[in-house]
Amino acid sequence: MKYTNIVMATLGAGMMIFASAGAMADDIMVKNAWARASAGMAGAGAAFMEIENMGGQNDKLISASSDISAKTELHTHIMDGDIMRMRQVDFIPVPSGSTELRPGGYHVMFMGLKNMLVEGTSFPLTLTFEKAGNIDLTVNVMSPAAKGAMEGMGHKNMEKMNKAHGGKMKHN
Ligand SMILES: [Cu+2]
Repeated sequence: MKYTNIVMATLGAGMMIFASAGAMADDIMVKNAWARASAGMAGAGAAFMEIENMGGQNDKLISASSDISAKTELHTHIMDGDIMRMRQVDFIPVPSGSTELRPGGYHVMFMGLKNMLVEGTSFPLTLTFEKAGNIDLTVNVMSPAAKGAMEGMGHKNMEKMNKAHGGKMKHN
């Protein structure tokens, strides 16, 4: 009986922690998550999304995980003269309000894709926020020229972007 009580107590504490993390996640809503379909034999991919922080406090996206690739990282793009480079970041700031992860800026990066990303399919992604905890979402794979993807970007930059996610981009 003593053993059973210990197990139940442990389980109870675990459930309380889980419930608490879930409630905090209510302040964060992730919308319109999408990834660009793989072009050719690209071994990397990227996901973009809108993050609504409805709480009054700033949060941070501190990690992402997925089964579709060997590694899932948080990245940003920086312009280095005329060359767009990707750089891994420790976190993506999610201040109170709206944050958009979009081409040319912050994104979730999949390094070492196990399979090509095929238009019309979707895959699960888990985001971990410093305060809100884990959020599971579904990422929709859209065509390489997906709507909104190239907003504000010239054709020249678009080609750079495609190269960036085709694994030819240099990481700093
Ligand atoms: Cu990247």
